[in-house]
Amino acid sequence: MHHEFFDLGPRQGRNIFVMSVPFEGTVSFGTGTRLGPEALFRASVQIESLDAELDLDLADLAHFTPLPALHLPVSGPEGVHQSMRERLREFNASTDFILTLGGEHSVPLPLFEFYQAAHPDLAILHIDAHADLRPAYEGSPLSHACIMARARQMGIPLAQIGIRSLCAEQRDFMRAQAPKDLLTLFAWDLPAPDEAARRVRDFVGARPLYISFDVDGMDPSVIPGTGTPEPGGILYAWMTRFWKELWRDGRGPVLVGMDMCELAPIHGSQASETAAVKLIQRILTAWLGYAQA
Ligand SMILES: [Mn+2]
Repeated sequence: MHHEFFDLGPRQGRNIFVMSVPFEGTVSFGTGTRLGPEALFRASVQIESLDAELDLDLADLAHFTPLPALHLPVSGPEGVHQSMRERLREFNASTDFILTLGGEHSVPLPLFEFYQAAHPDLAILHIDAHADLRPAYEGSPLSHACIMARARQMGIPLAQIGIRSLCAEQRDFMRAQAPKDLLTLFAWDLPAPDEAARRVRDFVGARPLYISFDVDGMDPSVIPGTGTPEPGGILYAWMTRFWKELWRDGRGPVLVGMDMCELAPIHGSQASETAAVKLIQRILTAWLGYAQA
């Protein structure tokens, strides 16, 4: 695994720990998410640290500390989660920002627990094509298809963007949720980015925020490299504008941690990991840059 995440020169600004979890165990269709973290690392050193649109440079705002490789048992998500929980004991959820790179989307559950323990009022912003609200999938409540059902079970309010694939059971579950517990911006009905940002800010309020980003929330024309691509997703210009609007003028929630999952690089193309890593950059730059301004 790589040594450097982004190529930022002297270490300045907020420290971001990077935890790679190249786990693919319960993926249901395509494969290759175990190669996601490595591809993100490689793509990250190729891009400019200056966000020219925001006129903010990530190199002034943050530096990254990759964590040593995790022991990932082949047994399934339980063992992976256990390994992650052991690693997380070395960190303080009140002060430490951890960027987790998946791996499949079953990975971030221990991060939800970690941050909720320090921030009982934690909210999650979930970018995904899939609602991930199944009670269980193929016999496992820890499947990637169930990750947000676990978050709701933990009592965490959930804002979702880009959703366009769900079963009738999940639809009924979503309709039964109170508006204060679940906000879903479906992909076919996305408002303008500034309106979406306003709705997410109103939903989250003063709660600390964790972002769980499944790259298949993006349109396959932006990120084709993912195991379960779904047409009709979020476009790049919409997504980057959303993050800008969410935090512009120092508004918007405090971010405590984030993950990016389900990237499955396509041999011979770097388009997917480049888009994914630029979205990580935009999120951190807009959040840290606007908070400081
Ligand atoms: Mn998904």
